[in-house]
Amino acid sequence: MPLINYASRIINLKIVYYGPGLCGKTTNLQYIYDKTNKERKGSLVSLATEADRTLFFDFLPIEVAKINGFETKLHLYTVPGQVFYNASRKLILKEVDGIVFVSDVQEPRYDANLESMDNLVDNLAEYGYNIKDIPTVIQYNKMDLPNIIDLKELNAELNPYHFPVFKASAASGDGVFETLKGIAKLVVKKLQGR
Ligand SMILES: Nc1nc2c(ncn2[C@@H]2O[C@H](COP(=O)(O)OP(=O)(O)OP(=O)(O)O)[C@@H](O)[C@H]2O)c(=O)[nH]1
Ligand SMILES: [Mg+2]
Repeated sequence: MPLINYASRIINLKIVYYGPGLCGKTTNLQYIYDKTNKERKGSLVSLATEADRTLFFDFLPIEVAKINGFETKLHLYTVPGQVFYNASRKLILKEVDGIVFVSDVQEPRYDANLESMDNLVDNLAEYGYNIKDIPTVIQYNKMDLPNIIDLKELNAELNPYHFPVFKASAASGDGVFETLKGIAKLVVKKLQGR
C-alpha cells in the first residue's frame, strides 16, 4: 500500500526484489546505487554475511519524477534468497507496492526459480495478497553466462499471469534500469487507478 504524505506531498512506494539465492538481487541494487545521482539517492543499507549473502535485506531509497506535484520515492528492498531465511522474506513483503522477481537463467537453477516463485506466492497469501493483483515484473538475469535455460519453457511455468519480462545482466548493468522503469511504470499506473 503506498504511503502518501499529503502535508509534505511525498509518495513512498515499496518495491521488493525477490528470487532464489544468488540470482543477483543485491547486484541490481548496487548497480542502481552506483549509477544514481547523489541528490536522488539515500544510503544503500546492506545487511550481509561475511560471504556477502544477504542476511536480512538491502535497502535503497531513490527519488524519481514527480507525480501530480508529489515527490515520489521508491524504496527498493531485496530479500535474502537462502531457503532458511523465510521469516525475513515474509516480513519484507509487508505493504509491498511492486515486485521484481529476479530469475537466475543458469540451467541448474531451473527448479530454484520455480520454488522461489511458489514461496513468494505463499508468503503473499499469508498477508491476504494475490500476486496477480500486485504490480510485478520478471527479470531474467545472468544472460551473459553460457548454458542458459530455454526461456520460453521457463516463462511458461514461472509467469502464468504474463507479467512484463526483462532480460538482464546485472553484473554489468544491462537491463537493470529497464527493469526498474518497468516496475515503476506498473506501480504508478496502479496508483493512478489505471
Ligand atoms: N555472470 C553474472 N554474474 C552475476 C550477475 N548478477 C549477479 N551475479 C553474481 O552472482 C553472485 C550473487 O549475486 P547477489 O546479487 O549477491 O545475489 P543475491 O540474489 O542478492 O543473493 P542472496 O542475497 O544470497 O539471496 C555475485 O557473485 C554476483 O556478482 C550477472 O548478470 N551475470
Ligand atoms: Mg542479496
